[in-house]
Amino acid sequence: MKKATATAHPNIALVKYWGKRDEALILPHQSSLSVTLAPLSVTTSVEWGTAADEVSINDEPAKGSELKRVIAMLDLVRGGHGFARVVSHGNFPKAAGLASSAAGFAALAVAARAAAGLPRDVKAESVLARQGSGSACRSIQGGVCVWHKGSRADGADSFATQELTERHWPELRLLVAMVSREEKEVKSRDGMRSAVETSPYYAEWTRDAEAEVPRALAALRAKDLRAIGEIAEKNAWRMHATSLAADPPLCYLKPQTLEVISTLAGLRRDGVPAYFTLDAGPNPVVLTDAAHEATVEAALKKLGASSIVRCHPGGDATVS
Ligand code: 2P0
Repeated sequence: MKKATATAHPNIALVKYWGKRDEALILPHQSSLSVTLAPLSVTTSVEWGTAADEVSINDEPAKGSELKRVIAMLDLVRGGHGFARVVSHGNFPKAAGLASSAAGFAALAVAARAAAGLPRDVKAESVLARQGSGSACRSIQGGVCVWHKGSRADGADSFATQELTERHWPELRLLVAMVSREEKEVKSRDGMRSAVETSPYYAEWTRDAEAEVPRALAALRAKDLRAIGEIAEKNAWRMHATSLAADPPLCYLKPQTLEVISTLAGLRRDGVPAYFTLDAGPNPVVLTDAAHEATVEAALKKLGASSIVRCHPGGDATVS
């Protein structure tokens, strides 16, 4: 059999990756830490032995840079297997505001290897997924994963490991608050390149992020929402500050983003634990716990969030 189907969850970084030391191999300047997000997932099947590479994503033929990136990943596995048909579906709308590339490239990496008859190997899958999209290397395993930046030029030591399973803290909640539906003008890939090349804060950002990974892990291990929340907020502010100081400046924040941030501070003053993180876009992801989820959701809706996607720690990528 030369066909396999894999499912992977996206992830949200609490200590973020923001800048490459090698653009071709996707090697980062800093280690990062993330939580895998269920119930969101992407399911991808790969079948080797077709007449040409064919790629369909959410029932549309892939084109442009998306197609190129999928084919580049197939090239890394292809060997004597020839061409492949790739069919991928996500269970979350683009409107969720979450990039599907992490889950997409993780599912593709796992399915392409399995269809080629290779055994499951989370390290090899993580190294492969990383070459599709950096953050995808953190979606091979569930729970809390750390992407170790590595130091080798060939990237063999730059992959993610699972540090805590999804069963460690099942009450943790991550609410994606959709406050703006505007397409972002600058993609993550270009935004992080500009920060590396032009931000005077870049070196400091890198140094800071490296030390934050073990602190974040200790907070998660202790299930200390306040400690992890404060780390996540500080790290997100610093990532965004790095890009705000780039030339030209890059601001992903919208007025509604700041409204959410100040509302969360107000909730905390009232004793409700709720903290934000923010990727390269305007929609915050709010960390809270199961006991406070409804209160936080009501506050976000009152602010005008058009949709809220409720997530909890998800499991490993699976082959079906
Ligand atoms: C992260 N982001 O750690 C950071 C935080 C966005 C902000 O990884 O160029 O799609 O494909 O490696 O992984 C988004 O960037 O970029 C990202 P590439 P990717 O999750």
